[in-house]
Amino acid sequence: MTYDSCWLASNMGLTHFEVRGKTLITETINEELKQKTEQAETKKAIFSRFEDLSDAEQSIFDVFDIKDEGYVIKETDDALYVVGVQDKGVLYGMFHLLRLLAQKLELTGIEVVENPYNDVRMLNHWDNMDEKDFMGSVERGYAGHSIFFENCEIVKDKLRIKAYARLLASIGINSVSINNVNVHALESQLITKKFLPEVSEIAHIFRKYGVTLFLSVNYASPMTLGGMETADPLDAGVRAWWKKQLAEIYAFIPDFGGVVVKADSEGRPGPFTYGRTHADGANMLAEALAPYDGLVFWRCFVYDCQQDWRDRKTDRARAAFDHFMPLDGTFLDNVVLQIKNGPIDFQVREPLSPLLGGMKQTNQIMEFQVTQEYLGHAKDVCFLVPQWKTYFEFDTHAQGVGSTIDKIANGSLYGRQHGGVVAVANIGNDANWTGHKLAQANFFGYGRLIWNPSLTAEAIATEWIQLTFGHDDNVLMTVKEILLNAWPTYEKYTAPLSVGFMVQPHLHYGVNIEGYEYSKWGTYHFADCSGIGVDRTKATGTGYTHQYFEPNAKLYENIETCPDELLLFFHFVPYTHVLRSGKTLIQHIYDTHFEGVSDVENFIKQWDELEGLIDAESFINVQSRFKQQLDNAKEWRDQINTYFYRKSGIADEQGRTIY
Ligand code: GCV
Repeated sequence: MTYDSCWLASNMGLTHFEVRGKTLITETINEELKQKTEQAETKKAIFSRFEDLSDAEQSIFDVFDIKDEGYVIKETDDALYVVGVQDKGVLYGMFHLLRLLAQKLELTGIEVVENPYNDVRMLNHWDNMDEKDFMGSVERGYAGHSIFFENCEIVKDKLRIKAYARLLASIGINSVSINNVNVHALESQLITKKFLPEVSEIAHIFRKYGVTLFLSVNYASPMTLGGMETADPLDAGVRAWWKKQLAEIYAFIPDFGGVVVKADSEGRPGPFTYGRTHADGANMLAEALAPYDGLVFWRCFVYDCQQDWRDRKTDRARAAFDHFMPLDGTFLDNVVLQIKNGPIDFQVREPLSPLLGGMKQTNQIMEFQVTQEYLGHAKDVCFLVPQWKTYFEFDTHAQGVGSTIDKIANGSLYGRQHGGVVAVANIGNDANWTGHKLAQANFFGYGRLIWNPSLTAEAIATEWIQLTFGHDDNVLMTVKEILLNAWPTYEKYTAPLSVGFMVQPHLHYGVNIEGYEYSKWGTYHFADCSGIGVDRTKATGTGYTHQYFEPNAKLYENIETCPDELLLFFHFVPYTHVLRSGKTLIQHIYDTHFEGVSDVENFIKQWDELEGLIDAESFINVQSRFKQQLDNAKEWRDQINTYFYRKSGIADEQGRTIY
């Protein structure tokens, strides 16, 4: 099967190059560069670790502050240098240089110094071995089947995995877990001899591109794989079992990164069964991993998924904080808590999880979702970099003004040893990797943004568009406008003002206003004839607002100061409440839903004008998806407007048709 080489497609050529060093990654750099021989560069390019430079060369480069994975690209009188401390840095520098060449940017006199902002730059795959038609399904995947698994096995032809490793390195991703956090029976055996020889082949492919392999493990493995009667983390036999099992993994994969664990979450087993804490569970694995410097990524997505919708005191938003805050300071140093960006579940708009920064003595990484589970699957366009930027920029005030989430995620605010960002991947075996061609921009943008959160969404979009579609100004302007307006548009026609959900149960695409309203999942909007929203205040609601530091707690507590875009997350609000825009809540709902549809109609017009300016396959791919998006947006508009007209009894000021 052929597949898109994405932003690495352009063959921009460097014929005079020299790669110094002997490791696997330097071989990889050599291979990469050899493939790029179309246009001769007049100047020689040297790719080298600092330690392999001559004394004279070193004196040029020792003024730069290059960290382990960082690099310098610099033109001297004699050559264009790409220099890193480690091979990995040189590799990243090479991809940076190739990007510059493909974007036709000026190299004369260039001096670029780059260090990644986050140490952990990871993707989690939610790939299964044994589901559905046995092709390797992907939970919440919308771009075909798994690239790792098929027919209940690991794929035999691993070329696609190599191409994937290359894509990862080109955007600076350094860690990947390949199987679903919901670990089913077959995938749980990935940590055994049955699969380890092949898992180690994948690790080897990744290694050449500087990517470390992780696996998701089933907390109950000592029972399901080891035949034990318990998985109690304080049981000596269980602890010994994990030590033995981890030793086996490291015998096959000496640089295995560690494990990702979803425990006591949505029916997965965990330490609660034995009356133990999540620190007990995580520390047990950490102890077994410590001799190899392995890490435990322990997810904090722990909440009551058997809730009674009539119980207004139990609040899913509070759950992660309530479970984990009391454990701060009790986790071992190689445990990293993996915390979703918001307190609920990757909605179009949510406040930041108060656990991020709440815990001061515990390593944490922030979890994003690149796959668009609640954000239009691979059908509706939704460029997520602008959303992620709002997360990074949020000021928690944990240590006073300027305690932004980016500093909490990367560990710098509290001087934590491990930190970074992880996200659920959006790729599959579709020829273009992401199903919707424009969703490639999310994959690319994720890597670029977590490498450097100060990059603007516009700059990232520009890079992706030029690397993908070339240099036509109309294409650049149009695609950029679509991408940058995509998230606001999606927000307009779906659930209003951060109330969330209202989606088809389980599927999570398409409107169903009461789809989750009377269910066990804890995601309610409480709309009735007087208003809508969840009272999460301390005064009269669930008290969630006070999981934040001041002044955010006060800001969210008060309906007058709570930001409008988060209003329904924090308050139950009458339809006649006047927003900062001067509109009533009900009028805002009507207007945004009409606007959302007309935005999509505009996208379609804009896109149609690009016919002939971009490759036909991509053109048709996006055009056909826009048609589905328009149907989806209209359905949302009609159902939402009708529902709230009937609930509120208040007519649209503009007299548009609402039934
Ligand atoms: C992997 C949501 C998704 C699930 C996912 C879960 C998680 O509930 O709908 O598919 O499971 O999040 O993050 O663990």
